[in-house]
Amino acid sequence: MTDNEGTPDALTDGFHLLIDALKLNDLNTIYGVPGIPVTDLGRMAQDAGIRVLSFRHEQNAGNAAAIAGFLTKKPGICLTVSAPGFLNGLTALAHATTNCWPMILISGSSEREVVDLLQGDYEEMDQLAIAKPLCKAAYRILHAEDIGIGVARAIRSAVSGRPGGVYLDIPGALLGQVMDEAEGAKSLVKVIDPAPAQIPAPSAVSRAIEVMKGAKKPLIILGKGAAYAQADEVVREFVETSGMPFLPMSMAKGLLPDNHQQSAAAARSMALKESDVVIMVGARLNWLLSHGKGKQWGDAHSTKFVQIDIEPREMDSNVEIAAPLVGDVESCLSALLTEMGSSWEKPSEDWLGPLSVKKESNLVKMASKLLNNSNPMDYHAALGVLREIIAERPDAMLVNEGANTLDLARSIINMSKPRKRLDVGTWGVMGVGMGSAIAAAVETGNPVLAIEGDSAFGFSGMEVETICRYNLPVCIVIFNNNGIYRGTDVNTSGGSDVATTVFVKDARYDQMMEAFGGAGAYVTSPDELRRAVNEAMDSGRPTLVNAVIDEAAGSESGNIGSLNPQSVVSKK
Ligand code: ADP
Ligand code: TZD
Ligand code: MG
Repeated sequence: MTDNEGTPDALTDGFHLLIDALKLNDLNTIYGVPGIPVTDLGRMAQDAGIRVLSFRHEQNAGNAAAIAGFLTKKPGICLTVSAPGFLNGLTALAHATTNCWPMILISGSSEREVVDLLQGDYEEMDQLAIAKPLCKAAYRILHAEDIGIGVARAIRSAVSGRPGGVYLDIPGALLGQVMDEAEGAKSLVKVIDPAPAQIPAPSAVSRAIEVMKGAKKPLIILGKGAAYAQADEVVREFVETSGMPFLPMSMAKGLLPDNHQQSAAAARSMALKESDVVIMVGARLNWLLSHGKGKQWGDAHSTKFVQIDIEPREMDSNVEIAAPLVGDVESCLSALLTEMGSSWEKPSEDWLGPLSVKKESNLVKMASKLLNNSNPMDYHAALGVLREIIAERPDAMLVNEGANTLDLARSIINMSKPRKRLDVGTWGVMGVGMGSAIAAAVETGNPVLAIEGDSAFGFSGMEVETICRYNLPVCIVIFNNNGIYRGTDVNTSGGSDVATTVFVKDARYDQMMEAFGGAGAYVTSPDELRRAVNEAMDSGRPTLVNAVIDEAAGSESGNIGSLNPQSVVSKK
């Protein structure tokens, strides 16, 4: 090619166009694992100023991208190789979609001609077809001049409406396709207003106000959709103007401080059972809320729901919604606030009084448990220490997974700022820990405390090397009770294998961190735990604290034992 003067035109290629398209849209971090055909893509992206974090397994990179999406409202980017790398990343993409977080999984793939004739390429797989049912949208780009549009579609699909995961299929040959540089630059798209405000209909707002006015025992439930929305001031204003008690779902903790006077978290059962009108703000009536019916809701099935959600199809998913408010959290709450005015009548003391009595008595019960000095430590003793440490560091990011380790930490550790608590999400999935911790450190720059069951940690434990390699301020505390739920199970067959839920006794997880140059600590008492974690949080040095927990202290499945089918038939 030559221009009018006869000098060669400048050229670009698929590699450069993809990197330029991401940068143009402010997507400046990639989480991934290198290999054919994306090794050079990662190198070149790094060279172009994108932060490229290489992981030890794609699932952890994907979980990091998912959390980056939750924290930033921009799609987290995960980059993988074909077939097995793609499949490893796909679990995280499905997890992001399930949790309504924006993420884009970009995977290299084999050429269509070979894949479609099943000719047996290196890591051959029809990835697009496999991804489709597991994410919000899936696209393939075949021509370099379509990269701009392809990336734009992926971004818009990920963040608009209900956010979710998007798969972007990149056949290897696309990366090497060459085109005129100026034409290439023109083909890129900067996505304008990717997640437009969605304003609720005025009639829907009036309907919601009428239902709220009829309430004697109202309750607000804040979900992680409200946390995601980053409408923190409006959420606070709505809760405080309404005067209603509120319950935060797990990852909505801190949207308003857990020690806020209107928080009903310490009287959760009573609040759910007795409330007559419940306003759901970016939360779903799924298993985490007993599907909005049954004993937990007081059996009478008389609760009326107002539901704010950006996804119209969420309404009536489990029970009738008396006042559906379809729109984004900020627009919906602002519209409600305008209608509520300055003279909104707050709930009566007949409701607030008994709730606060219940709350106080539960808090007193909890306080004594937290101070116990049992040896070995039980969950409460260890969590009492970590609760103080988080209270002293409101900006610290808290990552949490496990069963007992999760359920108890969630109720014991107060959060005081929005989007600081990252956990297992809607699926209750183990293995999100290290990916979340890495993304939390990378996206916020704040110190991270990851409270991990010993089983939960194992799913992503190899990423301690990644944490050391990037020198991230992550302190992992492993609640080491020698197994899943407890370390005390026995094999009833009499065989020599240990029981299915127990691990090597007294394993030294702290030495895993030391192996890669980080700090390890082995602690058996609350004082030792306090010292080790404070030191790690102050220094920012990658640290793993192996906290020995009484192996008999946990309960089966933590708080959700009721979901665990158990055989009542004895064959012996
Ligand atoms: P939790 O587990 O905390 O109850 P869920 O993940 O079940 O929360 O629910 C989050 C809900 O928030 C989803 O139904 C999603 O559609 C909705 N959502 C996400 N972002 C927004 C937003 N900006 N405005 C309104 N709703 C949103
Ligand atoms: N696999 C995946 C991907 N997610 C899961 N949730 C499970 C398996 C099942 N599971 C739980 O639900 S919790 C858990 C498993 C394996 C581990 C609990 O043990 P832990 O925590 O050591 O992490 P505690 O403190 O011992 O209860
Ligand atoms: Mg355990």
